[in-house]
Amino acid sequence: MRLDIITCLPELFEGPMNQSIVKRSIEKGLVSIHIHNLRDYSTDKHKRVDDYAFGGGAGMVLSIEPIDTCISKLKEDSDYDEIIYLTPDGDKLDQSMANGLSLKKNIILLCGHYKGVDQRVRDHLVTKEISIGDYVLSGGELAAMVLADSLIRLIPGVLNDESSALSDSFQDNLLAPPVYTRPADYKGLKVPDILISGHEAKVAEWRNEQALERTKKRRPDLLD
Ligand code: 6GU
Repeated sequence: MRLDIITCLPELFEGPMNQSIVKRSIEKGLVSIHIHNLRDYSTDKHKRVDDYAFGGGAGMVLSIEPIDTCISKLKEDSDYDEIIYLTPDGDKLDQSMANGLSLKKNIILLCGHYKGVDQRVRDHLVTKEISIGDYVLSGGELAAMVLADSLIRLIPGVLNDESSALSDSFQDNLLAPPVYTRPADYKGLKVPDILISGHEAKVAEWRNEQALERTKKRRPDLLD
């Protein structure tokens, strides 16, 4: 998968995109991430990428021109399956959306800022609008990182067997069951006997029951 991220705050991506699973996926050649500073595509002498809103009101709006220029340049070299604008009024991200997007090859993520982007970007340049939940962030950057992480870990070969995405919460509309590690007895706090029994089928059955029970208790909406 090739991810091109368009942002006014490229520095924000340096940490999170260079750690752990995302880093390993890049090293394995399964993912490449390209960060583009929107300011580099501004023709303004002060490298501005935003302007006042027509009709007045507080807040600056990202202009269409630098965004269009950047996307057009990217399209010269690659075909994109989706051009996604991260916005709190987009479709809400969930695991099934992540599963679908993880199968795509080339994706552009556009991070908004300030009061958003010129509506013409949304109407004519973008193919999908995604929100990561019902709360407001200062910009789309953190949302883009959340989305990128959720997609990358689903790409075949990114996770090893131990951390297989198949046993994640939400993957089958169930929360994940409890897990334990050594010691089996910590100051009298014991691990359930079934897990140390060595009986694989019984362990699997126990995990299913626990997952169902946890989901009923915490997220009954997932079972509807
Ligand atoms: Cl995608 N952007 C912003 N700014 N806030 C959000 C969001 C996105 N998703 C949830 N809140």
